[in-house]
Amino acid sequence: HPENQYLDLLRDCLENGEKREGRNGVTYGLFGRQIRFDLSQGFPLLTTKRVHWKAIVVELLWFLRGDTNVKFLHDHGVTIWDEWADEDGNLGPVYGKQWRSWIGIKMDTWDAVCIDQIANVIDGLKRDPYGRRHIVTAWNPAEIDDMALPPCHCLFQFFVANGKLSCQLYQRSADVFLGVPFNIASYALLTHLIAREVGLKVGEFVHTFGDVHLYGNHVDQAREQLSREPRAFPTLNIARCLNEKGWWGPVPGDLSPIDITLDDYNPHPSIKAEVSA
Ligand code: UFP
Repeated sequence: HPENQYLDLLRDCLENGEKREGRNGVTYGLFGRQIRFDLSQGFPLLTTKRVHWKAIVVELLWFLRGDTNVKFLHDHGVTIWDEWADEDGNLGPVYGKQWRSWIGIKMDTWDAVCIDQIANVIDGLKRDPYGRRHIVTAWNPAEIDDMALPPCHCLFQFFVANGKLSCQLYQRSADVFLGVPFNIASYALLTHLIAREVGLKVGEFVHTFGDVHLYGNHVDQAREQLSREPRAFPTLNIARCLNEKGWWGPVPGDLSPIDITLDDYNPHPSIKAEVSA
């Protein structure tokens, strides 16, 4: 079962991770790992514990809107970013800002430019599918200090072969128990959305990790999860054509979380754990 790759990574952190006292507590950490999912073989939302699917959908649409204020998340009942927001709900220039409106300065003229990396990558995939430059990066060194949280999922690249779109993510820092199940599903969904937009089938999601770690207070939960057998992955449904309102343009359309659903998700029960902010 493809979920065993995740479980093996969880076990690897538990058994071989180096114990270190870091910024926000003890972790058992490893450096440089990779897992991959064939997206045509089911949607990789973990089944060995229930993962909060709705928050994944809402957060991804929020990134894609170019939004960096928690209001949209709240309107859809999602609170995962709250502890980092200021009193007005702002998070600084986090993912949405960098994906949709990266600000730079041209060296020759000193003109400011605003770059929509998502629109560019879609345009690039349509014009030159076999291009090797289909990259979006959230790691903007000039703005890291102004962000509520430096990007964990920093950079991703698309690749086309046999009419299928694949995506590889580089994640610099990964909370293997709480963050990674979320991050896998989010990028799998992103790959489906972009594939649909550019008229391709889905290929693989390749997940590459820098520092991947298990928090000291997630050890019992990890053991519990490792005792469970994976079940069949669910299937993804996207209810309607995404580009009917030109939502990749400067003004996002109204794709709603209710347009994106899963069939046959029958996971083991959720496992509670403390977030280390
Ligand atoms: N983290 C994830 N995935 C995310 C996210 C955060 O695993 O999408 F936003 C975890 C990784 C790390 C912590 O444990 O949050 C961020 O801390 P740091 O910036 O010190 O790496």
